[in-house]
Amino acid sequence: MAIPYEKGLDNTLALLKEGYQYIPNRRRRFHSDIFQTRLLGQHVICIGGEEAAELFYDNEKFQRKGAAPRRIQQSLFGKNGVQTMDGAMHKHRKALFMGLMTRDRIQDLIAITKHQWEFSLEEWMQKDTIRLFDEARKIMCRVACNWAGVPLWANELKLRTADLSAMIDAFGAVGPRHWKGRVARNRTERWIRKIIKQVRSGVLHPAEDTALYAMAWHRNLNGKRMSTQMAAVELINILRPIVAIARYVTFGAVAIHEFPESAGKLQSGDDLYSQYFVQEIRRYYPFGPFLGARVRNNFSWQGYFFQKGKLVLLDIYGTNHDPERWGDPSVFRPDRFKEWEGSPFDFIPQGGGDYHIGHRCAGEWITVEVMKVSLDFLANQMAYNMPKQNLNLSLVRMPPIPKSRVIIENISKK
Ligand code: PAM
Repeated sequence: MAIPYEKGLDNTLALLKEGYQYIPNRRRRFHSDIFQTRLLGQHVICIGGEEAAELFYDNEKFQRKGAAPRRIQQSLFGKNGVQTMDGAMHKHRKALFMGLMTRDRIQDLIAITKHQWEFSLEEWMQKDTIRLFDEARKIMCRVACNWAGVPLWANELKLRTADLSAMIDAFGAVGPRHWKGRVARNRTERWIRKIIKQVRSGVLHPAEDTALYAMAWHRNLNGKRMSTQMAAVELINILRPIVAIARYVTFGAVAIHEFPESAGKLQSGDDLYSQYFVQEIRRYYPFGPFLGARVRNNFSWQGYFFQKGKLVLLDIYGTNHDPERWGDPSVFRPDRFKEWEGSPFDFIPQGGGDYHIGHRCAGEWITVEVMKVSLDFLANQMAYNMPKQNLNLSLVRMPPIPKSRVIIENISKK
């Protein structure tokens, strides 16, 4: 069968114009969970929905090598990091990341996060207003460095936060926002390379259970240490995504404001509800638009032919908003997670795949935990007002952020 085809020499402009809705719009228009198009100068197959996600995580059929565009590696991910690996090498590198996510270290992370919110609250009470998105990024930068064992001096907090944020902010951008991300990556890599060298030369002695220690001393499958550059890229792959959680926390503050009924339940302190609330934020708000992989070997799926080497994009946003699966997908309803059976393919905010086999995001558990403490802090530990402002969230900007960056005032302890 022929895969439905979107006409046009190149449809990158439509992608930039429609953002998170680009793939879902076409899935609807073609009445199909699969279509082909041309993006960024290449022929791609776009797929979405639970069955498509299950296909995408079949490692026999797909590989990640050669999927991430250079511009994404030069800004967001870094070159040749864990995101671009496959097979045994990927398994070994992923284990390095998973080794950091022990129960004890997650408890440490929760405690550090709580402490940083408390510390910041003292400061905010002296101010008239703050921009929550900016403050949350600073908090997460301190949390990330503290947890990872990376020294962060007070006078560099602003720069390091801005750089780690700029890498994230660059991923869907062309022009200045993209270039800012590249400059930020180069500067951050220089900073972290220096720190890795200090560990290796015995100037710095991070605790053995930290990411800094792990990245500095990890050995590849061939028994060799990672290059300083590679160790820096992977350590940044710990720091940057923790800073990225600030975006979800900011979405959480908007949800608390815009959905008072759900926020009220959050204030009841029910741990299970807090979990549902966090899951609904990760389902409802846009962040990762889609993921890319290349066909490893020719195969057919549902009568459609996938040719070796072809780039395939999996629709993240659309899968989390599938009307058939989620019913009223554009209604914010944390309770829907009461019935969720935990399928690794219908809810894929940080990618899909069975946690122990195919799933690639090592940070999903810690994202949920950091969000839980942070939203508990916002809903239950502090009081504030939200003045009238434009909280509009464009589905076109990648990554998205409320227009006002969320201004709050009259901040006090509860
Ligand atoms: C992190 O790694 O810092 C986590 C936060 C970033 C998540 C974004 C995931 C984006 C995946 C693919 C981006 C492709 C965008 C291409 C747009 C033209």
